[in-house]
Amino acid sequence: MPRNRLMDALAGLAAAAVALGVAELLAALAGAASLVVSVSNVVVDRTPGPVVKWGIDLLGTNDKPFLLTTVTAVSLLLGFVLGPAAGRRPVVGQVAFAVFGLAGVLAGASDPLTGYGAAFWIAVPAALVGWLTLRALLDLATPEASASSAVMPGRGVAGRRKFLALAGTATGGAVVAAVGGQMFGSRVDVEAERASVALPEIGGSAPPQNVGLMVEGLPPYITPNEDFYRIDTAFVVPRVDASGWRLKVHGMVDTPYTLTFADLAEMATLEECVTLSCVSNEVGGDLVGTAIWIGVPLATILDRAGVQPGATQIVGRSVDGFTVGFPTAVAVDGRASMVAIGMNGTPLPAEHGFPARLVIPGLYGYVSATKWLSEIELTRLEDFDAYWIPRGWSKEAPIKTQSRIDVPRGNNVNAGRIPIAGVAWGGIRDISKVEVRVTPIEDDREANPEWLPARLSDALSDSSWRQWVVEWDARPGTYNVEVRATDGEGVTQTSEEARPDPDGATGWHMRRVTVREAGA
Ligand SMILES: Nc1nc2c(c(=O)[nH]1)N[C@H]1C(S)=C(S)[C@@H](COP(=O)(O)O)O[C@H]1N2
Ligand SMILES: [Mo]
Repeated sequence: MPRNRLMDALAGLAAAAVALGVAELLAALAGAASLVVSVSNVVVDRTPGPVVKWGIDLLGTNDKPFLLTTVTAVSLLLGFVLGPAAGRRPVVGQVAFAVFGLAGVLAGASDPLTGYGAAFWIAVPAALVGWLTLRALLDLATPEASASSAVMPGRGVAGRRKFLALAGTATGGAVVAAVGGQMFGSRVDVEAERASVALPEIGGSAPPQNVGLMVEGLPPYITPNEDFYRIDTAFVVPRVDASGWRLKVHGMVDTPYTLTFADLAEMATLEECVTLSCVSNEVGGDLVGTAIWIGVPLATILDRAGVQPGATQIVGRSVDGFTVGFPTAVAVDGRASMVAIGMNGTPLPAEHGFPARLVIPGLYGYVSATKWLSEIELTRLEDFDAYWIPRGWSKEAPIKTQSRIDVPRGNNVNAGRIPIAGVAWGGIRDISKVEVRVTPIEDDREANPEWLPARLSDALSDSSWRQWVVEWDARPGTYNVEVRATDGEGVTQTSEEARPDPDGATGWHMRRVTVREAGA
């Protein structure tokens, strides 16, 4: 009798689910990264940069769930497709799960949250249990060979029932294991960890009150933590328990050492307002925010280690393997470079790097702002390229001067006196001037010489943005509204349009605004 291909396919599907479920559970028990996550990381690492960029552009912040779902679906599909082949030739099942195990070990080993040892004890047992499940199910799906075996259990209609029962139980068990793993994996309760650590009081600095302009629709001067943009490569936010966490300072230093969170809290003397911005921010984009950071001056940390001559680069490594690299000079040139432990008066939120991160004023995040910091390593610029450098982004990346129009929020306003307002930032160079140009769309913008000077808010530091506002007498019509900023050194941002890659977008932000007759 020929085998039932559908039953064999279902056997393969259930076995694949079991292998994935067991892997999730074991990974969680080992405190390691999920295997699906590790495989997704490998996929991203092996995918050419432009393809990854295209995927991110297409999917936005859904890129990660999409990839995780795809990896899971492809694994299950492979089980479904290979099931019938394994039914005919058992060696197919053996090879398939051997490959599963091997790929799992390699993917896990390449994940800094897992490592070889844990990867082995996750992937190999998962593959073994998957394979045993496959064998048992294929066995139950084997049709009666002849009348003589009619009395054997597990064949015929009764066999089919048994098959479905086992396949169902196995798949259900796999789901329970995976979900259980997820729940157990979150056992480091970051909110409890955050509540358990204390931030130092930095001498006499009360949180600023009423800083910034009060314009309706303009984001507050200090970005609330929950509104702060988030950019990172982490599929799941690393959950670090503060008491076990260590910061290692090593490389080209006289005395390598490690710090605990308590050490950092004791050494924290710096409180500074810094605007952080992502190199991927488009002109007018919102991947920028301003917070008051509390931390330890990077210079203090380096002093204690004794930086050796020739150590031109500081590398910041994360618990999740992400790296940044920037010139050693920016740690000691007077800007507020720090290992931050506090953000707007609270311990760092998990998404923003709890328990500690780097904050380097004036540099884009991808070269400087390591979250979930685990190591500071001194090296030479030519000896190491951090995460994004081989992926096509510039090695050195100072923040470019930018300005953005936030108000009016929509594209339609009523005639009358209305504010045009926004923010402008210039790395560590402060902002000295912001100007707005309003041109009817039928006119040539470039022929319009009239730039309206904006009123600026104060800035809490040279590396913080300023808010700006212009009162505009809006008459009916449709206009192009442009903004440009001049930094504290007197340099006006260029109108030349450039894409974010490789070192930050340029160009003037422009919005189109239609003014209607009031009451119309
Ligand atoms: N561990 C880790 N740190 C990281 C990143 C990352 O992918 N992993 N991304 C960097 C980038 S590109 C930016 S712009 C900033 C963003 O910090 P935020 O998410 O707190 O706004 O974090 C930086 N630090
Ligand atoms: Mo970024």
